[in-house]
Amino acid sequence: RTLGLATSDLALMAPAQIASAIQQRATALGYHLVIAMTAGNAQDTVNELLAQRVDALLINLPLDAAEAEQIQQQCGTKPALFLDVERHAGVAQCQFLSESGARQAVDHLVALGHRQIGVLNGPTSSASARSRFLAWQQALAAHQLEACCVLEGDWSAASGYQALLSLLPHTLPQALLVANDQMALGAMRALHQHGVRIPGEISLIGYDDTAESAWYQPPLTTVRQDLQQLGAESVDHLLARLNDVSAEMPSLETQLVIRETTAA
Ligand code: IPT
Repeated sequence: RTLGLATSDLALMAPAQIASAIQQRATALGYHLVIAMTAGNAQDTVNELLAQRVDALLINLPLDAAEAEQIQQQCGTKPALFLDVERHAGVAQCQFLSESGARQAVDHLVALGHRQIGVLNGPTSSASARSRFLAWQQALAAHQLEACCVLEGDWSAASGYQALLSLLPHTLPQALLVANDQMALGAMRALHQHGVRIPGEISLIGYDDTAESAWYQPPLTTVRQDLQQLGAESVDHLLARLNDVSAEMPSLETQLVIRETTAA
C-alpha cells in the first residue's frame, strides 16, 4: 500500500520536518510513501501522485477552500487529508489551532510590560498565515491593543531580514510576533547587524518551533507546533479513513515555548 504526500517547498524547514515525520510514521506502519513537491500548481502536483497509483493522499499545500474542494474531487474516491487549508473548507483536515499559542504569546509579552507590539506576517496568500494573523489580532484586542506595525514576508529567512531592514530606520516596537521561525532568524540577523539587543531592546516570538529554533543565538521563544505529532496524527487519520474506520479528527494545539528572546 502506498501513500502520497503533496508538499510545499521542502527547502522550507517546517514542510521538510513535517515530511520527515510523515515518512517515519508511514514506514513504521508498513506503508510506502511517495512525495511530490509542488512547483507552484497544486493540481499538477496531485496529478503527479495519482499517476503513481497512491491509495490515499496527504496535501500539505497552502490552499483556499475552493481550491481544496476541487482537489478533493480530483482525488475521486481516494481519501485525501489537508494540512494547510482554510478552516471552513468542506474537506478533511488535520491542522493546528492558532488561537491558544497566539493568546499565550501575546499574554506573555503583555505580562512583560510590552504594549507596542508589531507583527511580521507570513504571505497573505497562505491560509495558515491569515489564521495566525487573525489569532494575534484577537489576542491583542483582548488587551485593548492593536498591532503597532504589520510587516509581511514569504516565510524565508531572507524575507524576515528584508522586512526588518525596512523597519529599522524607524522606531522599533517593543516586541515583534513573527509568523515563523525562519523569518525570525532573518529578523534577528538584521537586528544584530544594527546593534539592537535581543531581548534587551526588542522581544521576539517566532512560530513553529522547528528543530533548529532552540539553537538560535539567543535561543528563540516561539509558538510550538509539534510537527512530529502532526506527521503521526495525519498518517493515522488518513489510514483510518482508508481502512473505513471512523476516527475523530485530532485537534492539534499550539503552545508557547519560552526561551531567551523575550524579556521585560
Ligand atoms: C507552515 C509553517 O508554519 C511555515 O513556517 C511555512 O513553512 C509554511 O508551512 C509553508 O507553507 S506549516 C503548515 C502545515 C501550515
